[in-house]
Amino acid sequence: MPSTSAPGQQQQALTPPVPAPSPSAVTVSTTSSDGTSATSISTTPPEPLILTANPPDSHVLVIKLNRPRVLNALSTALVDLLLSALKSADADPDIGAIVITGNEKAFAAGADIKELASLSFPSIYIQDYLRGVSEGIPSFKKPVIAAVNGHALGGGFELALACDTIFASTNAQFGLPEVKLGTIPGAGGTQRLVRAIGKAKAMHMILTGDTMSSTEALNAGLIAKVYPPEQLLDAAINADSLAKTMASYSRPIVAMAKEAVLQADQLSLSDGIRLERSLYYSTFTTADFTEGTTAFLQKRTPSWKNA
Ligand code: CO8
Repeated sequence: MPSTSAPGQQQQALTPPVPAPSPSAVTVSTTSSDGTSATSISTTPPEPLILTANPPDSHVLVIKLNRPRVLNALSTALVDLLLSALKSADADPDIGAIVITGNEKAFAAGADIKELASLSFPSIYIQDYLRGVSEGIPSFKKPVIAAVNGHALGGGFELALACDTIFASTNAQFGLPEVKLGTIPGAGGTQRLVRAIGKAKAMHMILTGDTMSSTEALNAGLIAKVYPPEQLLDAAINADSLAKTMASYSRPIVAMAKEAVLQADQLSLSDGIRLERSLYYSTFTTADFTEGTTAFLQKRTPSWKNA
């Protein structure tokens, strides 16, 4: 299990955000060499679908997707837990930024295809399947960062695209292979990929299912930074200009900046500039604008009031 601590910081293990469900009973049958058989009941605790950690002094929550045997395939149960952890973190005054990550082989290889195969149109329509990923994540006030190692495919890539920014390792692979399964991206992929890398590249990826390496993704402006795999998570939290830095600034100011950037996709240029101006003017009403400018003039570090 990766450490989420910076060098010199106390290490902190990733833990399930909610108590693990009670162990399920498993019947184990054994046959000995003399041919006699015995049956016993053993208990195996179910694996937590996500793990979380809050590295000391970082004000960052790390959420690790944890279905390694199926490359972190996004089952409904996992997505529900992820969204509920994000919602709690967004409301937690101690948290200023959130990092979502996977393991060294996969960020997430898409929706759980086994589960997908059992779904019907009426059930997904009624339950608003995937809406929480495509619309829920951008609605959070705090920065949400995807730290991508390995495969980010289908819904896994769409999850990363719904985050505010993406940091990746040199072994990351991004793709929307839904066409190979007889479907299309359904959690924002067609819309966000076009906006991230332009129509020609997005159309090529979506119509062929081809993947993109982290080098190509960096050149295309899809991701912000690339690190060696073993450094990715620590860098996403601690390196200059990453999660810990975002979490160190005034919470309402960061939220306003995030809102202004996200609206660039929704509004015309003139409406976007009008929104930006009104958010900018609003910052002048905050205690943190006074604190930030005063601290600069007094040549000291600001002490944010989050007000
Ligand atoms: N769902 C369920 N199981 C999966 C998935 C998946 N998406 N991906 C991999 N697995 C399982 C495999 O079945 C395998 O299980 P088992 O060992 O029991 O056979 C195990 O994970 C390991 O996988 P592989 O043996 O295939 O590993 P490889 O290294 O050979 O290949 C790949 C890795 C290339 C990633 C390959 O596993 C693959 O192509 N996976 C499917 C990728 C895909 O098509 N993703 C798109 C899914 S559709 C989708 O995401 C719709 C969008 C919905 C949005 C959801 C938002 C929440």
